[in-house]
Amino acid sequence: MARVLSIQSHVVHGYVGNKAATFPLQVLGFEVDAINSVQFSNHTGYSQVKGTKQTAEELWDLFSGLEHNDLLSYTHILTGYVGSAEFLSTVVRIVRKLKEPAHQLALPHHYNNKVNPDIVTQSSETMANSTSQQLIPLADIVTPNQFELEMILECDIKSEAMAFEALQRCLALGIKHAVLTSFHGDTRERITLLGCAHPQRSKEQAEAAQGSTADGDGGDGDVTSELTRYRLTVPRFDFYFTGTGDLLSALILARTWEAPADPMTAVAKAAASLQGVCQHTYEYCRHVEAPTARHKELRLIQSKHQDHIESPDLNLLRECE
Ligand code: PXL
Repeated sequence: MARVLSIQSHVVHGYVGNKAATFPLQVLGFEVDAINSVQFSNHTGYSQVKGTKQTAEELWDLFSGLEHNDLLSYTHILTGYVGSAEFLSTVVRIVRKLKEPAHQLALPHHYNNKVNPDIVTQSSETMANSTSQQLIPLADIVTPNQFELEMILECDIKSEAMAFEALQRCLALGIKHAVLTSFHGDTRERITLLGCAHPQRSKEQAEAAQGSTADGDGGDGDVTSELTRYRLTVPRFDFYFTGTGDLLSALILARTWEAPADPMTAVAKAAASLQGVCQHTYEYCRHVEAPTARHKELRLIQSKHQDHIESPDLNLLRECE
């Protein structure tokens, strides 16, 4: 079973960070061990925020407890908002440790490159610079928005061609799959998602390779070196959502695990789930006269009843085409 260590914010009320990531991952059958980088009353879009940030020492202390009890059997690490440079350095230390061979699990054959666990990181805006230097090269999947990608690579992205170039630069850092989750371009009607991935084996290819190599090392001799590039568009709501990046990165993690060789389908399913949740939230707010931050919280739990998480409707991506 897939088991995710998710290091993100906790909010008592609402859905950002771990509160946005944990529920959908669990619904999709993942075990989630959540470490809360902050514990706030609510997200920072409200008029007041109360709470505390976890220190780097507290984070390391929790991690040592897990290590002591031999609980480090993670297939994935998911990271998001990180509030300080010291905390980030400790996240990096944890990721490095979990990538050591001693902690690597016997994963199903289809799981590529034997690098374990997979690291999915969504860089946070304030930490983008040092994130890029420390955490990004350790990541397997990155899911920045346009602003974050520009910060990470210190570049301006003015066209799709430039965006693809930026994503390719991420791959050159060792990332397997880079997703630009919102390229705005020159229309306000839709959001474009662009992705670039190194070729990955399908479950069938990996199993065949496993059978045919003596050490079953899953070398990539039968995988072409061509990069996959893809583009998806999503109708844009004239509305400001919070927590969508955290929800999307969790869904991309889950769907990639299911279909490692098909990054575009994984992201399409994730984006369709997100679109369903956003649509549901938008509809809810339309019936409120003056929606506040509270009304605008993602209708995540309610979306479960409409099957948006388990059975995303890919037509939601195409409505505007
Ligand atoms: O990634 C969104 C997020 C995460 N954590 C906290 C936040 C927000 C967005 O407002 O306030 C604490």
